[in-house]
Amino acid sequence: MANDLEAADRVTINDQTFQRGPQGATHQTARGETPTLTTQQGVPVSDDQNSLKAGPRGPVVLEDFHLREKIFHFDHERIPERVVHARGYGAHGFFELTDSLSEYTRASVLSKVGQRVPAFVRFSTVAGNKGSFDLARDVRGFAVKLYTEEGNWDLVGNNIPVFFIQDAIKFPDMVHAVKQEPDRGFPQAQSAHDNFWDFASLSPETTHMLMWVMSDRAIPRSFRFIEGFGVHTFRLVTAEGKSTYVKFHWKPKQGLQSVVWNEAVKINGADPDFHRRDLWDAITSGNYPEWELGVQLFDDSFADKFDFDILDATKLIPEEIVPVRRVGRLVLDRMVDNFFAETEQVAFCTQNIVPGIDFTNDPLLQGRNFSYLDTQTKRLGGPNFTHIPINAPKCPFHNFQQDGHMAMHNPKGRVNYEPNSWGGGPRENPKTGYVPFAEEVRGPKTRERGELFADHYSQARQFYISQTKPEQMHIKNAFVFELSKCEHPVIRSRVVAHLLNVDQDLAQNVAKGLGLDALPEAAPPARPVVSTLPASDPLSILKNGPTSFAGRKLGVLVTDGTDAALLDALKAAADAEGTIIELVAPSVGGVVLSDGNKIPAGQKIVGAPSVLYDAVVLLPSKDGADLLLNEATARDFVADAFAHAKFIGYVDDATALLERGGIGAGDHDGGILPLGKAADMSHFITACRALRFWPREDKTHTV
Ligand code: HDD
Repeated sequence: MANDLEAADRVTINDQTFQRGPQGATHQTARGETPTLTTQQGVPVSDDQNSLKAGPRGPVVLEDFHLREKIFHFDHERIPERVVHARGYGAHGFFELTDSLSEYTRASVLSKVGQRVPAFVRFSTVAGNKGSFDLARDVRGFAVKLYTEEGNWDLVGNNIPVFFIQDAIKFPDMVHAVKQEPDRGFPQAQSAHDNFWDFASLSPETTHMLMWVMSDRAIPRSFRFIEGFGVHTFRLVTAEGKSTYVKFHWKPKQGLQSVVWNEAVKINGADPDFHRRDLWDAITSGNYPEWELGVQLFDDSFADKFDFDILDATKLIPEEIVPVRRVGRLVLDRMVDNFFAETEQVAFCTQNIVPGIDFTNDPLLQGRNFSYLDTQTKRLGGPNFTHIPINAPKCPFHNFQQDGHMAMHNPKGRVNYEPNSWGGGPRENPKTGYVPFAEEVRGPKTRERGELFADHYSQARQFYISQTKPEQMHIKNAFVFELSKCEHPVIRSRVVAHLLNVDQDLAQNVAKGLGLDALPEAAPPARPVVSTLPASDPLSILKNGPTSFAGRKLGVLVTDGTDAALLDALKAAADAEGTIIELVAPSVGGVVLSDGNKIPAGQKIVGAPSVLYDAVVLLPSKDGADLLLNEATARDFVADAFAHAKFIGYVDDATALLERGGIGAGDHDGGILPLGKAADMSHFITACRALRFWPREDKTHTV
């Protein structure tokens, strides 16, 4: 059946010409006049304020079809939220190929350099419900839909290159364990509870993933600063049927960046939509985030000699062994018109691949290929969810699927089957059609895993030794935090028993942090741990940070009397770098600067703790600083910026405020920078490129 997406974008009703919205609704006349409100049937409405009554004080009559329709529709507004990844945020953009892979694949999207295809990306947390907060310690979903000329290709990945489990049959158990406990209905959006750690500690295959989710990867500063991974090994296949294995990566041009845990906890209170707002602000202000598509390509001979099974989703292939070749760019440049229509209704399915791309026998991927289609049918109410504009291909599509709930594309005419004698309708095409890779498959039907799947610790260890010192400390602290929330000591010990196979120091420090009386015996590994895997720099966040302070946010505390020249110099330096400045003041109405000019503030201090910024500047006047000395939120502003290892710029008049925030003369370090009277503030912005002054953490973390 023909693609009907290009429906007329204007429609005339009752002499008014309307512009169709993204979902075909007509909310605005073409000439911008206010249209008449109608019922869903298009009947004009005369009164939308009062229901129809028998007398002004009498009962409402059942006959009021407008009232009934309006309330009936409202009652049906919600659809089931996603069982995982319920909380998400999406944006439109495009993918452009910069380096052809035509040698490896017939896929047009990976062959034609310069070709741009529309893209939709949905980022998400995994465990939290739809209304939970953005900075849960959690994996982030990174789901990409590319509307290619050969159909939709969904790469449904995460910001972590490995997964908790090896076989899809364990997915319901894993998800049940991490989500709120069934009897009490909490905790939401967090893994810090007995059920999760009970399951994890009884499932050694989770160990590698646990290292990643206890790292700062699980508390990203922004969706813009995360990597994406296809996780599984896929295949690229040429027209001649030659297959090459591939792992997909998305590398952010903005560099990697995370927050620290104490900051995440506070951001969740200050702005539960922190990541949503960040993406919205960036894209609507023209600061488009961009990722490079990277591929690791390898063949059977590499797969055979690799220490791990390439079908095991708990393992990665270090970039030092198979380098990542960057072949394209993904740019997000447009927010949705309507959150529900697009972000909520978008249906990603791992089964959506295009000619030239194929699956492997990864048992996790094979199970996913069933689950996504099944879940969309439940969530979106029937088999026609592909008719929803966000899910429909943008290339021509023709098939004889018909009927079902909400069918929008039924065949026209008599023909709804093939072959037929009527000469109508589409037929298969062996030349352009999808041909699966002709893999030879042989073996007993059995419920077993590949032998190498049993190595659960070697890559977990490699991940840990690849981290910088502050990152290792954060991992240790995260284990201690999470396990301290478990009520059952046996679960805490069981996790430490696994960590003993990862790194002795880590295990000992976690045990110490938990106050364990004795170190448990190491969990017996099913295969010997390979302790010789070398450190790999791409696994660290801090080794892959940005080279500039662009796209980051500076919170500047101002008061009446703030030095106008200094503020101008700071703004100029920030503009030159691409840094966003937000002014924080005692009142959102703004402040009168030293030159007598009044400027508005972005935030009132009580609603803008320093956790919302990447670095802060204290620019009060003497009187302004005196006023803030007794304001608790101003004190917290300073104390938190210090505790979170942020760069703090200050003027002399702010010294007392620093002291009030706990930063005495003896606490000044390389991250606390006097601004002086300098007209050029670029030295401060340049210092901020490091994002945090990590050595300070030795002083601020004592337990
Ligand atoms: Fe999944 C959603 C990523 C394993 C079953 N998954 C979902 C989303 C992402 C991932 C990003 C959100 C899509 C969106 O934004 O709408 N899932 C992964 C990754 C996995 C993984 C990277 C391992 C490599 N998932 C996985 C398994 C199963 C599922 C093993 C089941 C056997 N996932 C689902 C699901 C969801 C889902 C139940 C919930 C909502 C949805 O699909 O659309 O089908």
